[in-house]
Amino acid sequence: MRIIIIGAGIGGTSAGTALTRLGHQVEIYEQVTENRPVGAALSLWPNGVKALNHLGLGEVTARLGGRMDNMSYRDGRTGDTMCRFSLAPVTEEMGQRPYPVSRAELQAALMEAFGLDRIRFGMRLEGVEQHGDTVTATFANGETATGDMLIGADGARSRIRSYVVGAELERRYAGYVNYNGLVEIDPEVGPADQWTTYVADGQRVSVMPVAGDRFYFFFDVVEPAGLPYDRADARAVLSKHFSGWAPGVQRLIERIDPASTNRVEVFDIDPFHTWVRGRVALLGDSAHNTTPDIGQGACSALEDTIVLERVLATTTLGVEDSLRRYQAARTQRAGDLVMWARKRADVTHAKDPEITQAWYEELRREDGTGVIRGIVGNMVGNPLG
Ligand code: URC
Repeated sequence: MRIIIIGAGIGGTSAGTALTRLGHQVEIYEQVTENRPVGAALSLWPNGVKALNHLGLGEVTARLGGRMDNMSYRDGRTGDTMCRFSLAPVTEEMGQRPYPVSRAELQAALMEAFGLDRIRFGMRLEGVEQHGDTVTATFANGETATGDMLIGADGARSRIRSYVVGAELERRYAGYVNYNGLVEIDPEVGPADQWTTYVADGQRVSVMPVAGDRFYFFFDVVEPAGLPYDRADARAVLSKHFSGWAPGVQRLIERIDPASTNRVEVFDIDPFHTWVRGRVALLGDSAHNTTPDIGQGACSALEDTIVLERVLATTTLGVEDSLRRYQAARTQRAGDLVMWARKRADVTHAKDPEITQAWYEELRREDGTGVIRGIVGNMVGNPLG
């Protein structure tokens, strides 16, 4: 088959790699001319890592991943440890350790695995049409691409989504902003092998190790969407929001590089169950735009890839039938992840302050069992077991 993929993000490149391995002729069209993801890093929990292992990318993933052996919550104000425990039970339960990775590095590895020469950059999609057994994408420069199947991996602001769903779906502001970036590991902020999170007042500050002696950091701030932001002011903005917070947090604010500190307004979309129209299917953020609060956005895109590969490899009634099976297998699971992330976002960011206070108290009594049950619970039902 000739397969057109729109979008060279994690979903598009992973799907491209999987479908090429099945023997299909795959082309990826990407609108940007330069790789500039919104987030500095992302969590690959074992479900996501196993998908990458399956695609032959296990070694590179392990090389890019940080050694995140432990997890700790600290009181944001005092810096006191609320709980601290090993993440080994997650690895043992899942058969694979998690790897936080630099987003740009994972993206580069995925593009390389697919083949950079088979990705067309600067190709902005204008429209999609289906005629008989074919689907044609039209681009802003007037070019067209015709194939047997088209995958809309065109991200959170997908254009293909409205074509598939038949309606424009609203993105919902989750009520907070995630300031994020990469910074050199600093033991005064948190141990090198630990995911350390400071929480107080419905805000959080978190560091996770990625390869190259770096932490992925993020500061969650409850503020309205649409505020102006000049990166040059990153330290001043964070100092204001985290005034009076623990020394580890102040140290992190001192150490960050303002020029590469992103300000991401966090949105999601209510789960929806139409991902397929004929020979066109959504995959990744276009199908399930989530908040980052359980670290499952990229993992869910990788799960999509695994299931899409599986239906195409195992069914014989044609593209439309295969895609319907992909949709049937994925929408509930991916929608659950979106809703679990939304729920965690609400608790973390004090949508109801009493519930958040109760969570802080729970964290002080936590021996790891509850948190690990939650993390592993997010992966129950993933396609690789
Ligand atoms: N959990 C993660 C989170 N990753 O595994 C991540 C979170 N990235 O709560 N938040 C974020 O920005």
